[in-house]
Amino acid sequence: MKTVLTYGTFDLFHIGHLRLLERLSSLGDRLVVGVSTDEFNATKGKATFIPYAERAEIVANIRCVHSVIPENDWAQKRHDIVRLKADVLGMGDDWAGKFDELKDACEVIYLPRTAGISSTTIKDTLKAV
Ligand code: C2G
Repeated sequence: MKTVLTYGTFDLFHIGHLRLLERLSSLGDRLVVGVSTDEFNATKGKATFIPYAERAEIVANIRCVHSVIPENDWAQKRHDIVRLKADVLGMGDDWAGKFDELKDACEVIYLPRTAGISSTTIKDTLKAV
């Protein structure tokens, strides 16, 4: 069983999130997604519109997602890779290089982001309305 692991906030879930999850899912047999908790997001300086419980429920119900775990801190990835026996850690390439120190634990890949959409631009557009 090839396990792919990724992490994110997934606020205001949009096509860029979906395209990434679909591409990652196609790389293995199951895709596990770490969804950032509200508390962890506060440390990232990222206020979210949608609370963690709803973000996690939305992601958990995406057809290509096998399961969701909470992301509580930056340092949990290595533990999750071992615990879940993850073969691949995949992120969008805005994170390129940031998780290379985990290459001893699993394959680490960065996929091109979907251009033209982000939770931030959606929020800014909503504010301007
Ligand atoms: N993404 C993408 N295309 C977009 C927007 C986002 O491919 N247009 C990808 C990002 O590169 C990321 C994932 O979707 O891999 C989730 O994006 P965010 O919800 O913005 O997550 P982020 O705040 O980057 O948190 O420990 C890692 C962090 O939790 C990642």
